[in-house]
Amino acid sequence: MDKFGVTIRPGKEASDVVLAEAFNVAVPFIDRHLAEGRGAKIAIRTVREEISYAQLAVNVNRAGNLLLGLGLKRGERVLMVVKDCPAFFYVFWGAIKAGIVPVPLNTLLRSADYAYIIDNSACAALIYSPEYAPEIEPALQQSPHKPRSVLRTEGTADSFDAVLAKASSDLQPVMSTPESDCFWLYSSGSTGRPKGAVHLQRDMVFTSQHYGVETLGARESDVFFSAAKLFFAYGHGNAMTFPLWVGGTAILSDERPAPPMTFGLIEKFRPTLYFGVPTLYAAQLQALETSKPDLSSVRACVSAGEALPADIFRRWKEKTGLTILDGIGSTEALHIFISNRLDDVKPGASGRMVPGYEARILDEHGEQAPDDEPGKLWIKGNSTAKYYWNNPAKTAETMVEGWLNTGDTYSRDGQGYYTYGGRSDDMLKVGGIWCSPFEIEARLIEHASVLEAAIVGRADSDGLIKPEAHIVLKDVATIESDDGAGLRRALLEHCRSGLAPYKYPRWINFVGELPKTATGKIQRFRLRQ
Ligand code: 3UK
Repeated sequence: MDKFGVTIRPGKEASDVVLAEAFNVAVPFIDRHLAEGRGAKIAIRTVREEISYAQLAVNVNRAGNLLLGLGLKRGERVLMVVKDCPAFFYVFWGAIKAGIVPVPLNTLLRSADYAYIIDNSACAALIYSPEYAPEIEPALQQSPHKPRSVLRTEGTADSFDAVLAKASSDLQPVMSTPESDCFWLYSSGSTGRPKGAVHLQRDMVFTSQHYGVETLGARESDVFFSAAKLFFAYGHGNAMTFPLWVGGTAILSDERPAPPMTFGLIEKFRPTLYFGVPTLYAAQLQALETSKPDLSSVRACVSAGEALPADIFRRWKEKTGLTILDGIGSTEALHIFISNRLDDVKPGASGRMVPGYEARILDEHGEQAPDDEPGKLWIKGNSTAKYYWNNPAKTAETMVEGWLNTGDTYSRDGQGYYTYGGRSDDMLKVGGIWCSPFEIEARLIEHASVLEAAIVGRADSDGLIKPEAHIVLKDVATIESDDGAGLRRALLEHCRSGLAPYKYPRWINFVGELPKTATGKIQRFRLRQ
């Protein structure tokens, strides 16, 4: 595909992806399909509409022109708090084609998080789905930085969808280079605030080719359905970049992923590839006890976000006949870099290296750990973020000479299978989404009855990690009358109202004191079961 700026040379293990010096990644992902005769093919399907590749290309151009018309300049950021819908594609690719940097954000955040990110990114524009107004509007008030343009995707006379049709459908790509900044994704850290991982023009090509095509075997006839939303790097690849790379079809839904919704959409749209997270597979298994959806269109299921317990793998296979391919990816790596394959699965392990990536497992002296010994996992490949926006300290810790510190403990066996052994920090993955213990603790101690709080991960009956709280009360008399039942309810309500919906403790224990180091630091490891 030389004239789109991409040459793929077959290689022994990984193919070689060579990109033109003058490059805009919207050309191979969007415009190429028209030149290759795919204009009439459906690119996106939702319960409401079908968008062909030709319509997609036109709307991407219009969106790019709309952003330019708002006065956005090359390299400026447009924050996107957009639900899964075709407009997500238009804004994301329109921005890139016009040389503007799109920054999709988690739509489950609260106003304080958005206020921080608006300020941190110094965005020139913010576009949001009206559903998120209750969190976005206060965030815009709170943030010291005010974006020049704020618009809704739909629902008003001057919203994005209303003005889109008026924008020109001609847009020449603004050329940069494969190593130029392209888009950002915010990633949460255990301490401190979210960090903007800056991804380059080349990154989506690399993940789509090496993981999508060469590992998963994605092809033009595939129909992709991801329960993980587009704002996660995982969903972003599954339901947008991979289908657009192979000329396939993406299914989008703005509903919350839950068993009836996912089974319903699988039956309706008959996807060939299905992407979930372990918590959802566990809930789906539960639902399969009482229903028998037709999953016959699916040829492979993928899981990522947190480790897939071997037991869920086995029960899913037993119930559906389908293989779940577990793979580990990260926001900083953009997508999956170690993965199982349909013809090569080790249940309970993350699998083997995806072609194009290298890994090192380092012991406490910084030396390569021997086989079967755990150590810190570092990876290298041409999809990793170049830096964190405005955060040289975190960048220096995480990105070293092209190597990325994953923050995970892993071991590798003699056959090259990698097995997850926990995080190197206190971060938790809950339903595949980052959850900082410090953030939940900070919320808990805002409550009038709480003196101190510590959050740790505890495995539920499916072997999946959920937050557990250990709380020291200001006055134990608060719980004397009902053994704490009333206070537990109040604390849950307190967390739910101030934190993203998945960040609440599933168990609350009232304790006399918390284990601490001599310097007063909470020893969370002592509270883990
Ligand atoms: C953990 C896993 C064990 C691990 C992601 C696929 O999850 C993604 O990105 P995040 O930035 O989190 C990254 C961290 O999550 N993790 C992810 N997958 C697995 N641990 N087994 C797994 N299969 O701690 C990792 O460092 O939210 C997943 C594709 C793109 C992604 N961004």
